Amino acid sequence: PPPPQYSSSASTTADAERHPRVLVTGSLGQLGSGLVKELRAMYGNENVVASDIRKAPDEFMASGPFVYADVMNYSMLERIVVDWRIDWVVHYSALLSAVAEKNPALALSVNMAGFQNVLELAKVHRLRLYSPSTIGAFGPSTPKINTQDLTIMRPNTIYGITKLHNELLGEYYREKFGVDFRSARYPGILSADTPPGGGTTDYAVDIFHHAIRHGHYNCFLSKDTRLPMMYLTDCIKGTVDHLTHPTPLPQSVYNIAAVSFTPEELTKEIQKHLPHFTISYPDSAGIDFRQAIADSWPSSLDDSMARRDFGWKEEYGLEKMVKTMLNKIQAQVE
Ligand code: AKB
Repeated sequence: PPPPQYSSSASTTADAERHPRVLVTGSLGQLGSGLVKELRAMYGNENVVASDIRKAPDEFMASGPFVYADVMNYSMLERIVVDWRIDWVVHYSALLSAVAEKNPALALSVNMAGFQNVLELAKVHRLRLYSPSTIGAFGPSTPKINTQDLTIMRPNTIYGITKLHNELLGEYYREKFGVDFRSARYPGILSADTPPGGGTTDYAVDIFHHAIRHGHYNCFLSKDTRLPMMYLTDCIKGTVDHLTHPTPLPQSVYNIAAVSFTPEELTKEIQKHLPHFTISYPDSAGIDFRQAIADSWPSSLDDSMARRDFGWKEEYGLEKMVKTMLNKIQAQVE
């Protein structure tokens, strides 16, 4: 659809705070559709412009505007910002850890050049920019347990390097140019309706589909690989609370986390509902490349600053998460 002609345009910061027009990039990914739905419910369908480089499914198109946006094309993005009079951008376009490791050149373009474009637009057009970071921004020398916001960060994956670059550049633009840059380091996200897009934590979603459809799962991580995780609903709520927080926050980048578990602990919780479910793990000859990525990440996060500054609090622990995932995926196969 063409950009609408607004009669009540948000001409001041206060108006934008109450009635922002939001652009979401990468909105067909694991998190985008849920976030777009939530924001449309808050601000009106026509005020949330979803975008991606793929065609959207019908139900997505029906609920509000959807445009093609290649984040590597600055003028294309600028046109959308100007035509739609955008106030806030949620930047979700990125290659995740496993896909990035297989195609580092593309990861550099999408994750870094794409982010640089959006950040520069935020500066020029005074946009608020929310762009998530990840537990992948930490590295093997980071303390693994209760990892703090401010700690050693020497990622050794291309994904982590691009995301740490974005954190630092966002902070620089905030300091130097006053850009309202906000970011949270997402853990692995569990979702039933939208598939994850090629990350190292994807096993924690795949396992449910296999448990229900086949009763068995071949896990690509070892049974004792402990990683921070979160249910999608919590992630969207935390993101909205962070994005919409009305006053400037003391820091740009926050850890957020809900639970940490290993594949073995997740299996035991699934087996409470599906006692015949079995799992196998790689033997020493068949170690998957994602094991090294997972081993370089923290096993738990200290997210007390997010709890203090924007009221972050999860609702889903392991039990509730597993029950919800199983119910939803069961309903899909029936
Ligand atoms: C991945 O596994 O790459 C992502 C992440 C933790 O950022 N889910």
